[in-house]
Amino acid sequence: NGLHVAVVGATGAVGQQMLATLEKRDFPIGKLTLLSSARSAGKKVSFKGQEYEVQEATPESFEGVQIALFSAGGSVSKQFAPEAVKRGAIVVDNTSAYRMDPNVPLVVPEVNEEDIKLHNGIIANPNCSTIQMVVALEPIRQAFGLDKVVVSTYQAVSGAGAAAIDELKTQAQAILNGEEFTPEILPVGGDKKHYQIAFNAIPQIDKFQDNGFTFEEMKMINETKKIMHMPELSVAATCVRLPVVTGHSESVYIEINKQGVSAQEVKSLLSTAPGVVLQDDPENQVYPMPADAVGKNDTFVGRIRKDLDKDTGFHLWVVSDNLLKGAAWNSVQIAESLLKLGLVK
Ligand code: 11C
Repeated sequence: NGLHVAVVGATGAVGQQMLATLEKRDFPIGKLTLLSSARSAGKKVSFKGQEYEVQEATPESFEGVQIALFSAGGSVSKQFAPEAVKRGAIVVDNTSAYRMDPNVPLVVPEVNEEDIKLHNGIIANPNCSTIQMVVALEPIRQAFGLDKVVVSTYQAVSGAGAAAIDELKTQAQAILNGEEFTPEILPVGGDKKHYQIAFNAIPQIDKFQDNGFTFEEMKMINETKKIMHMPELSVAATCVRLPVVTGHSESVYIEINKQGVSAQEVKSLLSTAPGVVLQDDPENQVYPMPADAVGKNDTFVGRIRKDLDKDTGFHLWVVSDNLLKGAAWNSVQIAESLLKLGLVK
């Protein structure tokens, strides 16, 4: 009894959180297949007190699998997601491989759960920094319309994987000990130069595109429009990496479509919005911070202010655990929606 579920990328920072989330949610698993690229095959991971050896993914690994959660990098998804679909699985893909494919729904259940019904085998999980922003913006869009979004991010190193977490810790230790070190990973594993992340801020996440924006910034711009079904929405993003291990923060400026709305109205709207926790009490210094968001599925919103010059302008501070709502929890939530909508064969 229960479903045959595969997790691809089971040893990674997100894969580990996927397993923890499946366990926590008591997802109805009858058989669990744990897969990875060749590099991580053979590693042991535990699930519900049982030890599993992670197997190298092959097309045949997906025989009989009903739901496959992918988080092992875009090239693994490109190679194996179609193989899983061919064998009858529904893929929830947490990489950027299929997000902008018009045949693939890009889903944040609080925003566009119904899009799941349009799937052709693959459902894409958006980028972490996009997810937490749209969770905060969707209730505002529904109530007041949305014209413009300008976001600056303060992103944690875990977004760049387990090796980037190690790099931050090693560098911080080296600096405190007065030792030499050589940055090797951040800002981007595959780029030409690497910079110190400890006690620093790096205004580059992923590679630069021809238009001067980074790929992370373009993900926030393009994915937001797709998820909210607003190709005309004006979105600009600046993405910055900070020496924080987990929890992305965002300063978001928006312009809504209605005159005369107060900050209090936006606050009370967000206080009951799905997936949102309002933490906004300046008098008592209450506002969201990544250290408080770690381990939680919610998106925390605070510092809500009306712009001093523009009647339709508002400022928000949005924080969430990038490995949970930004990745593992949103993927498992999509899987739960698949069950709820009766879409799993
Ligand atoms: C970061 N947002 O913080 C990235 C990680 O497209 O799923 C997520 C990459 C992605 O570096």
